[in-house]
Amino acid sequence: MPFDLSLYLVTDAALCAETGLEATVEAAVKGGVTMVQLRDKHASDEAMIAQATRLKALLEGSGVPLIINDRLNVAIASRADGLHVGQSDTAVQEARQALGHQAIIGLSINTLEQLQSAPVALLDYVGLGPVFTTMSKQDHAQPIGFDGLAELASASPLPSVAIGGLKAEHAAQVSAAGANGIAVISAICGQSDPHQAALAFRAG
Ligand code: TZP
Ligand code: MG
Repeated sequence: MPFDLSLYLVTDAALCAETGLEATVEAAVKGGVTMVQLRDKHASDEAMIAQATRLKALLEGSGVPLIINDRLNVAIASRADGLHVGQSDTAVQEARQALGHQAIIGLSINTLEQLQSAPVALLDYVGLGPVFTTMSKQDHAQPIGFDGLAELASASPLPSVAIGGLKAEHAAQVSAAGANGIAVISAICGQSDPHQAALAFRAG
């Protein structure tokens, strides 16, 4: 499936609870979200497979891929479009072997060393960050700022998406730093109007 990293929504069930996860995703996609990642550190595999299956049905025909965070078995069982892994998650090699060449596989990168040792031939994109400190990820790595983002984005042989504390007002700086897109949780999840929140990124 072709993909567009421009506006990448990463979900958080707790933050989305008031609007509902599916309602948030639906509204956000109408507002211009181009990729959706289901991320849940607490749900059981079964609950996550059920959620992924619902999201997959919701996104059907939209051209917006569904990516699963971290759990290869959930990605397989839900027939998601891809998997996003961190540095200490499922190995990229194992994910690529299990999901096949059509799957979209992304890896989180925080340092130049991580980028240099990434198996780029097996990856489709990299997530660069966190750009800023954020409440949305516990024990996140050291923030890289826009200078770090520019350094990593220019060194990356793969398309890249910036993440971590980013809001609509940062879209121009993210693009100036050379990243292909912007990934957010809290700037969309938990906003009273996720449709407008997504549109705000499009407006720049
Ligand atoms: N990885 C690095 S920062 C982050 C993840 C999943 C959380 C981003 O959330 P927010 O609310 O957009 O800062
Ligand atoms: Mg992870």
